[in-house]
Amino acid sequence: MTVYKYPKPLPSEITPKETFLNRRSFMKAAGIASATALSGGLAINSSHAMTPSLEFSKSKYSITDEPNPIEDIKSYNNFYEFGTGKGDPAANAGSLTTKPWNIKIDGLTNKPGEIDIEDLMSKFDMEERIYRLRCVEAWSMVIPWVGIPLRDVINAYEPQGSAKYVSFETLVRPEEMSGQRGLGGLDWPYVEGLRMDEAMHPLTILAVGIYGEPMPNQNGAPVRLVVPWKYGFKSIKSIVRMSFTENEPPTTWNKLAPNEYGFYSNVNPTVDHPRWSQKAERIVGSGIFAKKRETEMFNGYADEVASLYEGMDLAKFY
Ligand SMILES: Nc1nc2c(c(=O)[nH]1)N[C@H]1C(S)=C(S)[C@@H](COP(=O)(O)O)O[C@H]1N2
Ligand SMILES: [Mo]
Repeated sequence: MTVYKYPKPLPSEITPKETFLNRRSFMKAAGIASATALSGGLAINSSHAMTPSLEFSKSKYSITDEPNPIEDIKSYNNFYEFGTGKGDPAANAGSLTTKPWNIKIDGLTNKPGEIDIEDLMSKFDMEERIYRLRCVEAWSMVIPWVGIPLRDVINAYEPQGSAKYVSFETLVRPEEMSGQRGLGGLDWPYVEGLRMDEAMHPLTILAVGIYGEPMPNQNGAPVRLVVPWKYGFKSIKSIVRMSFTENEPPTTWNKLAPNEYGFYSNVNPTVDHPRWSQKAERIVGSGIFAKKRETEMFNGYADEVASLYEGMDLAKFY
């Protein structure tokens, strides 16, 4: 297994073994999981000395596009729990306490339980997945996630045969989430859901980091969903609960405007949003003469996922 930190290290950046051992004991003391044996990987000198890096392998599911710089990824966000402006999450999400953090897993399962984020990160193998995130608002960026295939976690919790969907819930903590205070806005908690076969698809991940570092708060620390062939709002952040259900679970944006945001919400350039076109997308960070690219069916993943929707009319809004 190749273990590396993003971007690829220069040989001069490889940490001497002693420093590596110290870093590992720091990681241990901090309760940071390290799934790989000492002999297994390179130790890379981090530019953020006290930020423990994650260990992960590369994945065949990554796209080859150049990822956006970390500054774009951390400064242009949607996370309504911290406000509705694109800069609000970066300004306000620092107040979120992400340790300790537990995810409850319940519903139609033989093994309901609760898993601590550190256990999640040490029990399951992590992979880098470079995906394009395509927001329903017609912008996109390329993000190098580090995550765990959701199917590995689902298999460990043994859903019953009657479970047809998985629902997800974000934290409710108005003391720390400024967007949850006061009147108006969305209904909290933010909720999302997938059909079981979508949740089990190898492209679907629980992301715990970006650029090899733990997930920034504004991007959904400490753990969020990433479903790359669906509009960004399906990729729910800061998850505290997953449930297996028999019926299609309610989802936040669909509850608010069912004619604008469907349960499926697969990226589809042939079905316009009632208020704007979905044929093209603005590339975030490409300047005032913002570059555009044509939006691809299933965000470029048609070969991998189209079979999930056989029999559904793709020219229709779902
Ligand atoms: N809990 C929660 N999850 C959320 C959102 C949100 O407001 N709250 N916004 C969604 C939307 S619309 C998008 S485009 C992505 C943005 O992810 P990013 O900020 O990491 O790029 O997160 C999604 N997940
Ligand atoms: Mo979005």
